[in-house]
Amino acid sequence: MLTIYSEEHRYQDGKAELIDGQLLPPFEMPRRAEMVLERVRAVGLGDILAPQDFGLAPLEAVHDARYLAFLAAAWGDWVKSGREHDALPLNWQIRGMRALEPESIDGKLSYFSFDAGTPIMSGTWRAAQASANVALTGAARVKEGARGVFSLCRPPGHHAAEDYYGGYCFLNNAAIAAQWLRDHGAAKVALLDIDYHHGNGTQSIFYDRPDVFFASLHGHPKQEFPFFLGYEDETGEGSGEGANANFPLEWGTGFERWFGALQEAARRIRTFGAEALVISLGVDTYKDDPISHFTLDSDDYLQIGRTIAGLGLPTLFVMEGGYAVEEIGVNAVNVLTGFEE
Ligand code: Q9C
Ligand code: ZN
Repeated sequence: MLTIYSEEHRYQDGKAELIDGQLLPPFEMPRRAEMVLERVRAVGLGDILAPQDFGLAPLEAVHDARYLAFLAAAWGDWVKSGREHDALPLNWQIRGMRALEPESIDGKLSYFSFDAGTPIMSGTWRAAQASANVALTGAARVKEGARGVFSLCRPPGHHAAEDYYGGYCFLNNAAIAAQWLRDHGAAKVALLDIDYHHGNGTQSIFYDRPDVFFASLHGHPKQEFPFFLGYEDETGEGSGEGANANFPLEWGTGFERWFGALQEAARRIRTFGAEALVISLGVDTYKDDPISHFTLDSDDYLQIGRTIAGLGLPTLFVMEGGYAVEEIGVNAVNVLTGFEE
């Protein structure tokens, strides 16, 4: 299987995230992608290719123009306001407050985000664009007939919506790739999100769309980030009604229960009848993940890959989360080798 990878992910290298009431070194770190790349090489998965630059148009097909302008200017505006350290938002508009874009950079950070765990620094925009190009380059190969392609994206994307960032995500790489496939001949595309966290951004982007099916298996929002989306009764709206399927699972979920949900999601994707499949590939479902609460083991990822292959669709794998850095390479690449068996 071909892997798409850009070293420019290293420009996203925050000093701290706010998590569980503490400022800690970010779990989402450059070494994650390096460990996955190292494993791709170790097992001889296939060629490793740098991305092409697709420009802004495929990003604008998914994200709000004002949001993209904010991301492009955020670090410069932050520095102009006298700071040199990472930018983090501190407060948010809530019920009863005005939903207007503020003039100040601090206000804009809040307006365009939903958490304080996602630092912006000098290289954030560059790294985020490179990550989207990694996804798009993979999508182009899938369009050209590849059975499976691995886009080794970093930073991840599935928490980013039309006009907000958060959960370590800025541009929704999987959504951008899915939309590009729609715009280049695929009448229907399915997105399957197996990251531990709900893909709130991806769901939001396609919620009213009948042409893109979204299924997500994730920690139940009654217990888990992002808390405000990911329930089972979110089934799509308008002409998108029925094209969204959530499988919230409680803390402590092991492979057997998780795999039952995967099989149900696969059945729904078959019924939908897609021409291409995009997988949001997070491996934070792993038993030793430091911020997650499922108990999957490394061998389980092989069976996940086999099951995805069973759908028989041209498939783009887009890297998302996974914070057990020592095992992230084995776990992610096991999905890909399982797919290729
Ligand atoms: N107590 C991805 O996996 N913070 N993002 C969780 C846990 C945010 C994860 C707090 C986790 C975001 C792409
Ligand atoms: Zn995750």
